[in-house]
Amino acid sequence: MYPILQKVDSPADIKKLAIDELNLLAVDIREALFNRLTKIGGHCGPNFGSVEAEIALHFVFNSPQDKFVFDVSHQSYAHKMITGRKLGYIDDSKFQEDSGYTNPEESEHDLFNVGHTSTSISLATGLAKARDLAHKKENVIAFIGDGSLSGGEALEALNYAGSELRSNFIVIVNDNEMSIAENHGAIYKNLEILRESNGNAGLNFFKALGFDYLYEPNGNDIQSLIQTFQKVKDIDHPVVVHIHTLKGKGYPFAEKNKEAWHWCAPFDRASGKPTVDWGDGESYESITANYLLEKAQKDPKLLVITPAMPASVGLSPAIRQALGSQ
Ligand SMILES: Cc1ncc(C[n+]2csc(CCOP(=O)(O)OP(=O)(O)O)c2C)c(N)n1
Repeated sequence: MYPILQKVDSPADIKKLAIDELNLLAVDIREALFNRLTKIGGHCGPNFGSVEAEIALHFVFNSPQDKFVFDVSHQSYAHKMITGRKLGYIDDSKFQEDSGYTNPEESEHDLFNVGHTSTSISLATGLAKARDLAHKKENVIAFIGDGSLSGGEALEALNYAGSELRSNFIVIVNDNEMSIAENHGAIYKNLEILRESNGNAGLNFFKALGFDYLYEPNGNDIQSLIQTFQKVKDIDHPVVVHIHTLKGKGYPFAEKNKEAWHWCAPFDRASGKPTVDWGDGESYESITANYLLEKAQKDPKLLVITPAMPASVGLSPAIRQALGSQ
């Protein structure tokens, strides 16, 4: 099992691999994701979709000298496997040793304990500023999903970094066209225009904020990603690298129903069904959703607001439709 991953104890080990071996490493990492996720659950779609990007990042850049900041860090499993923590995925007795988020206590390759969205660019601006004051030269890389890009803290940081930093600063926008649920707002219209124009549209949110900009349509192809990341390595100004990826890549159920598979309970790989018996009765989610729906139907002035994670309070797409504009 995991023939290539078994040989990887640190990023240095993947720098020696040829492209076909890197592609096989992606296969091993997905198998390791299945091993952990089917047994103890966790973030599914975000990790299946970012395997190639994290391999290519570690191939091109030199962590921990170069600094990666993962937004939310719910998509950092491949990074963790490459940075000496594969046993948390392939050895069932070691699952509890890995937190599932970046954690500086676990590794020198993890810089922050996070879990909130939209923090990575902001945190990375601090690292870049500190680097510049210390007259150092390493690459600072924020890795952020499209969904997290519309959080206020991300916007603050984009506002600052693109025009105030005059040094190396790399924002990888991992665009899989989904937040936990669907995206909303103007930024997503621009991301769509950029995808459809292969990055060439004149209307470019990132350029308007002072960033240089590159588009990589093949965000699940290691070779393409390596070539693109090499273009921005050691760059001397802020750049956004917009990569287009497929959330859930490699697991058909997760590719198809992206919202349901953002996070998963333990499941059976063949059927996609949860293996935990929740019982047939009510859950906190169903009680909350039904309560809100009933209230909303009686009171047209009642509005429901979620922090972009509607399903966790039972607001499935069907319930959202029933709530309509409320
Ligand atoms: C402040 C805050 N609001 C909401 C959430 C819930 N949340 C977790 S990840 C996420 C967005 C996921 O979308 P994206 O950033 O595109 O990453 P993906 O999972 O698609 O890779 C949200 C809204 C959170 N963790 N923190």
